[in-house]
Amino acid sequence: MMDKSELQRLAQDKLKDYLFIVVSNREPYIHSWVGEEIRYSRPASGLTVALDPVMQACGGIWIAYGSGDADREVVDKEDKISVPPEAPQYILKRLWLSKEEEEGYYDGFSNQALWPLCHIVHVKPKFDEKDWNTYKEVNQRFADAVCAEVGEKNAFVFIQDYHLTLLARKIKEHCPRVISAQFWHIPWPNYEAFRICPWHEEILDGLLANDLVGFHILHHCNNFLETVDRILECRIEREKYAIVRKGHSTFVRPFPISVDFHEVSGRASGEEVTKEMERLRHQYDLRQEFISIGIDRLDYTKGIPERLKAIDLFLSKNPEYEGRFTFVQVGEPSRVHIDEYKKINEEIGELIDEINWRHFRGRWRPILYIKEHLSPLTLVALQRLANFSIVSSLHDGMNLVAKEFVSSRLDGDGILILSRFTGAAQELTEALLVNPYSVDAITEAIKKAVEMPEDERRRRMSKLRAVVQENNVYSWAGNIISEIAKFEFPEG
Ligand code: GDG
Repeated sequence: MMDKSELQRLAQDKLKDYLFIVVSNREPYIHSWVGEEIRYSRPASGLTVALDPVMQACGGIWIAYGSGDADREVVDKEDKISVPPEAPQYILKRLWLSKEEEEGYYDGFSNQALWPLCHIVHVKPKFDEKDWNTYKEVNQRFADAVCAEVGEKNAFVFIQDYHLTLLARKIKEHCPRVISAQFWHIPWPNYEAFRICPWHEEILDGLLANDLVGFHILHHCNNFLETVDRILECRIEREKYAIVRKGHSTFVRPFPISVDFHEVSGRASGEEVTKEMERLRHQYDLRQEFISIGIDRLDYTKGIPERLKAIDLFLSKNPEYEGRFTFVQVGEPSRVHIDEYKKINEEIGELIDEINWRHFRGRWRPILYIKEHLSPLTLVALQRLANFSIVSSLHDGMNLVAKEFVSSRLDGDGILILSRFTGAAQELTEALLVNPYSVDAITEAIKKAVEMPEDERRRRMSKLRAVVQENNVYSWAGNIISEIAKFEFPEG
């Protein structure tokens, strides 16, 4: 187990003479106009939630796209701002994208081609040459921003995710003294699935410019090695989990991402959260015997319709729970310009109306839908209120919501129903693991959850908490930093 101060010591020790740069599409703090006032918020993104505490511990520069409508108002002339705004620990450098760039690179190639390509949920990827060209240009713009910071320095660059597959190659063309690692936050599919991308070779070539490529689980590492082996001419050193190509080695490793267990536990304790729980009970009339919760970015990979159908079936099969059970679905709309996302939003809204209509009694509705961005305090208060949480992703790299639920349950109670097709299912084996494609299986798990005796609930939760406490986000970052610190900078 590692904590923030240990990570800080490790980072200071390993990175002391080097510049540390993180690059991602999404920024950790977004400034927006609220009336005449500028306020900031943290986005609902697993990646930024995990990396912000790491950057607070390590310091350095985080380069990301400035997406807030007031972002330009608060930066200096180098487009930088110190964050967290209330207690600065590192620098956020914002990069600006035009509407056309955002459409082609973000909505287009990243989220309509790569996202469905890597998540096996049977949504067809859309490959558009124009989007691909914009994606390449934007990767170049990120590379220029990184190189401007690096100059002649020795730098570790830690690249995030599928939006920036060409970045390492482009950086190294100009700054060969950089050591780079890339973390892939989503699943890596098998060769058969990946090869349908018309630009599969360029993408692999870009990723292999990194010295280290990380995935959440070993299965994704193996898929990646096999994909590379079958597409590119190279040597795979299986025992070392390394790919050697044109004299350069790229190491491939699993690093299961996690949450800041102590921060979430801390947020979930104390008077403020008790008041917030009371406020929520009052505002939404959440006084039923059983409360269940689902928290997601509204995405078709998260299996939201499947869990709603399971709630419907559970109530139809077990009518004695009508009036005694409420499921709260928190959903922050995401990627709203993309048709598939519009469709899933409509489907979820219609299903909830239909299910509520079928089962309602007086004031009581089985499903409460909160379709908005909630504060971190409200999220933990809801998690504390719940008897059980349902995470039913059809495919998910890790899923931090599952780990946040566990971290928030300092009362030692609560049940997690978790899809087997999440990275988290590999560690959280004391959850009730389900196949989310089977509505019957989720329904059975709900029945088991409402009937589970307290001693079993506590036994399972205590094991789950021990796992998340041990493998927290600082251990994740510490393992990656220890790994990159083993690389030697090229001479000259
Ligand atoms: C990708 C991968 C991987 C949600 N609603 C609100 C809110 N959230 C927060 C949650 C959680 C985060 O957003 C979502 O993280 P996930 O990990 O569950 O999912 P993705 O965004 O799809 O993340 C995933 C992750 O990257 C990290 O590698 O685990 O597999 O898909 O932290 O709590 N936060 C706030 N208000 C909300 O309404 N403040």
